[in-house]
Amino acid sequence: MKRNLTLLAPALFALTALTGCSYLGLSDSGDKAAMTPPPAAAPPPAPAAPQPTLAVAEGWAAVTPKGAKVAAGYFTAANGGAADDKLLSASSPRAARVELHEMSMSGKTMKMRPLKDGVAVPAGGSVAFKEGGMHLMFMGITAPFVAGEAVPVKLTFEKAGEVEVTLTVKPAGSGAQH
Ligand SMILES: [Cu+2]
Repeated sequence: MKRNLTLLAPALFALTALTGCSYLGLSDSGDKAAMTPPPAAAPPPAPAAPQPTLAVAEGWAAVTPKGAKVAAGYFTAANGGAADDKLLSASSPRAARVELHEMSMSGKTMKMRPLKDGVAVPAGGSVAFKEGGMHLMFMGITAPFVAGEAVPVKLTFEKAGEVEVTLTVKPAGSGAQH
């Protein structure tokens, strides 16, 4: 029996050592955990996806008669954003300047007046620039507007900023054709 106990002693020691080891191992693994790079931080919230704000469609401009110095352009602007916006101005490399105009009847006469305060485009709404109503007035055009060509226009909105559009030149009266 005595021998057996003697033999057991180293085994007990070994057990203790093992326990110590596993204790160390535990603390070691704790250290490892501390050294492990933290899980990749959640990516910062992506910058709010650009809200679909202003969509300009159905852009066209009317063919100009020979020698004309002015031309008219039309489009619809839809505001898909949550805030009201306003079309402030327009410009084009094809004209000295582009004004926002509105056609209206004054007695029996059609008159045009510049919309100097811009044109409101309410949130969720749209405005139509069309023949007989609001239109872009190209003043001092550089060359006649010929059917089929594309006229670049830059619309500047209060909130949406600059929106580039291309107007296709069509015969006057094309706005009514659908
Ligand atoms: Cu006009």
